[in-house]
Amino acid sequence: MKIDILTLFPEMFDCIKASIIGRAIKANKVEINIIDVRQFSIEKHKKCDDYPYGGGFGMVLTPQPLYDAIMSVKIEKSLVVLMSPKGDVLNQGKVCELAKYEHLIIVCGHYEGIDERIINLCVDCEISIGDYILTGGEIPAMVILDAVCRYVPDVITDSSLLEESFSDGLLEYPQYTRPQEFKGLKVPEILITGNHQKINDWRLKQSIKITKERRKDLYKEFIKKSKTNQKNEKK
Ligand code: 21W
Repeated sequence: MKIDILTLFPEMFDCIKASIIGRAIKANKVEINIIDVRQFSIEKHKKCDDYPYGGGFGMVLTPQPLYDAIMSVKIEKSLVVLMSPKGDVLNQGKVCELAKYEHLIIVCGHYEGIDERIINLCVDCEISIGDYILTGGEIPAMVILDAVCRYVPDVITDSSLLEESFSDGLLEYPQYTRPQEFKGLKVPEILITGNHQKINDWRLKQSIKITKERRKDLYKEFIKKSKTNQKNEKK
């Protein structure tokens, strides 16, 4: 998989060589290119932003450098993703979908956004990472990078991905490691028995309980899904 990231702040991406993504890059599983949009500006001072037509606060990224930067990497099978506060909010389903593409072009806006004509001309989808305001799309792009790279074959073990799809849509159960007792708190007895059937039942119950307490939205989805699964099993 190839991911091109278009930004006015390429230095912000210096940290991605670490961790899981670093492993993916080293193993040649993903190719990540950070592309400096400023280099594409045909303006003599390489200017890439300007005042908004109609007035208002802040600056808007001009279309020319962004357009030329996108076109310099775009091929037929590319998906052009704009990081944008008004995009669809990212979730695991979306991550999984993005991971299927051979080539992602991720466009990071900055300041008060980008000229709308870039969205009309080149952008296939807009993604937000949640309802809070950041200074630009760079950190959201790193979030996508990290989440998508986990789906690249061999980056993490298949069993971790499998486990996720198992507990699909539920929050995680509590985990323990050694020692068996810490500051007077014991590891739940059931985890020490070695009875994997019972351990799995316990973990699922814990997941359901915590999801019901903390995320009513996910809990309702889960109940709905279990009901349709039951119906399909009967058929
Ligand atoms: C913040 C850009 C606010 C634009 C009228 C029209 C990308 C982001 C961003 C930013 C505005 C994401 C305006 C969650 C985020 C991002 C910078 C609003 C004012 N007035 N996900 N437009 N949060 N943020 N512009 O902030 O680019 S994904």
